[in-house]
Amino acid sequence: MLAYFADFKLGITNPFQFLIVLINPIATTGLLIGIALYFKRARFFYPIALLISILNTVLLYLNVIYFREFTDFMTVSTMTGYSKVNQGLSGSSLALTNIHDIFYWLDLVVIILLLVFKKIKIDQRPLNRRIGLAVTSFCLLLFTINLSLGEMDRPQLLTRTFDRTYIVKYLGLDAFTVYDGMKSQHNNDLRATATKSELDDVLKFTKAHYAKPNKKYYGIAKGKNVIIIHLESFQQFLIGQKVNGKEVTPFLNKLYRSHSSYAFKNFFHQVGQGKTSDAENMLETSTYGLPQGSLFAQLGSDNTFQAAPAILKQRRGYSSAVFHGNIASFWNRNNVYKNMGYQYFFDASYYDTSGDRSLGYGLKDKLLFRDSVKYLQNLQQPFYVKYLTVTNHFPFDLDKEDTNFKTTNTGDDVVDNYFLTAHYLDQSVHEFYNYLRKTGLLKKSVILLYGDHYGISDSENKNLAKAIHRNPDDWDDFDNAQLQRVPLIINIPGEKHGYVSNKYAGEIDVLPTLMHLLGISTKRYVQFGTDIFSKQHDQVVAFRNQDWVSPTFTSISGDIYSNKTGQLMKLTKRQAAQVKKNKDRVQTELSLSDSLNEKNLLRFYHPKGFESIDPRKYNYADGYQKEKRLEEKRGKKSTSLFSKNGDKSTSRDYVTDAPEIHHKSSDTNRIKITNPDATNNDSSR
Ligand code: GP9
Ligand code: MN
Repeated sequence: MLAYFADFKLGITNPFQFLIVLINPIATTGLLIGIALYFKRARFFYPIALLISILNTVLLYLNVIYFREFTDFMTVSTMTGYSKVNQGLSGSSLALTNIHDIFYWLDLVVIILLLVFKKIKIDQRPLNRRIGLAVTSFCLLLFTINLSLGEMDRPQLLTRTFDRTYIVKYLGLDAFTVYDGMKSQHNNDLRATATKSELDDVLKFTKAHYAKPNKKYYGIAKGKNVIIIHLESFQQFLIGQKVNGKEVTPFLNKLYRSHSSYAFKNFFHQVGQGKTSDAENMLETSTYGLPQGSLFAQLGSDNTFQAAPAILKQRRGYSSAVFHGNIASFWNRNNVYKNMGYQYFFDASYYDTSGDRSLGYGLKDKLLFRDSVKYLQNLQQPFYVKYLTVTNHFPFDLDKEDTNFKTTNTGDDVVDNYFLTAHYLDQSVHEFYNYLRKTGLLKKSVILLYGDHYGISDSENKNLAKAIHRNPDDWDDFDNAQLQRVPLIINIPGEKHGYVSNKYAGEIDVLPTLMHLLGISTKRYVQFGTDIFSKQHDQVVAFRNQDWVSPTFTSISGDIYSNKTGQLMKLTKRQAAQVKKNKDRVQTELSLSDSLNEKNLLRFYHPKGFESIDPRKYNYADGYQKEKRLEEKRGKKSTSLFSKNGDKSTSRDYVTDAPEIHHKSSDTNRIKITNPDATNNDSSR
């Protein structure tokens, strides 16, 4: 309890979580110390029980120290020195101790003293074997209850593994260590047996699957800044959608139809349980997420990535940054981004997120865009930056004063609120665009906007149907699949011949498409997607569960629907052959991507000129100071907006109607802010 409340930042947000935290050490501690009960004789029982207790305290205390330095828990890979990231404690661990640490050890000292002075008398009677069994079974039962309570508050706690903090919060430190140990053992086994020849299978596929760029589009955005805007939970049906006679997303609608945009109306998300993190992974590496869990969380700390930020830096000198109003450890981003070669990560710790400035997943979008100006304008150009928005996230909460949009009245709060937060997101992007225009950044950039995955889940689609003027009574699996469309808009200000394309594509295709627009060839990299503009682009879009869509068919659990009629099909021989071909391709592609990632095969692959990334060289503390130092060092050669603007800030150019900017900053916070790279032990440093 001392560690939970005095040292770890668990982000307990409701009384239910508080209750779980109070009970979660009981089951695992009972299981562990209960082991001693299997030793009948007193001379074994007492020392073994004591030893287990000491070891458990050591584990706890090491984690306390580690947390003070890294704001994270020790994984088994860190303990065994396997992980390249967050390796060991820097500086003196002594400096990380604290006066209240005495209490971690006090119980043991007291018990040992009581034993030495015979205040605790050794009971020599042999133990009944059944006591051990009884305690073990009771604790297992307790653990099951504990796990169920955890799952109630955070569904798919173990399978999705959002964040290490969550597992500690719900199951305790011991359970976390065992769980993490099992997972890393599994990963290590897979990697140890991996051979270079398995990489050859992957290469054979990606080489044959490669689609060569279309000359018409190759390099049309050469040298421009890249601004990726991640539209959280944003589905395609919102584009053009009206509610009570008003467009929900008027700005994005305009952008979608603009002659300076290439937009895609048959673009699908392809995420699995890793949701946002899967989308990020696909967009930046053109490899798939995992069949279960999140690649970021499970493999991201140690895998070799050949990702967009690194490639763009090495081939065209791009600097890179992520702006995100949530805590850095969510989806293990603080570790993954280093392996991807991101130079800066401006997470929640860089913003004032206090009071009503944030909601459950962090800083509200209008404030994220506005408060990032400070960091954006000091970044060297050309840059590759990503804005991860959060306000349009389930359960789509929004404070009253943030909206006056009149939404639907379906009786389903999720659906009704979704339009509100989507509208808010639209306004946020609009405000940001105004800033980009005013400062001249717009002309110098390509802006890529995409929806990461659905916001309304299949179970809610019938309620949604009413709102989008569809009949809920004949809603079926086919309709669910069609709703997995998300927008992709590639806006290249200055372009005059943009259009809305009906090509079928998915998130996996974004990286090769973008790189070709920037005039960077992709042939040498392992990428599973293909350039959407290419004449050889593969229009069969794989979903993570092996379902797929193509321009003609939709395959759901092996059933084939016609896209034209929405009905199940009786296939002709020719159609059956085509379907089989698509199905085989989808399966091969997914399994090769899994083999690549699970076995970390990219460590064997050295594309021409690619310098491997050493995550130890990256640190996301003091990002702003680092930018300023670089500006100074480059002097007249500095290409940041700030330098180009005669060393004047552009923040005045940002206009927002967000009411929160007039609110006083407060001590309360709806999220817990930590920056794992910043040392946060004030008493020691
Ligand atoms: C949190 C955000 C949400 O930081 O990216 O992730 P999601 O729940 O959509 O996967
Ligand atoms: Mn998401």
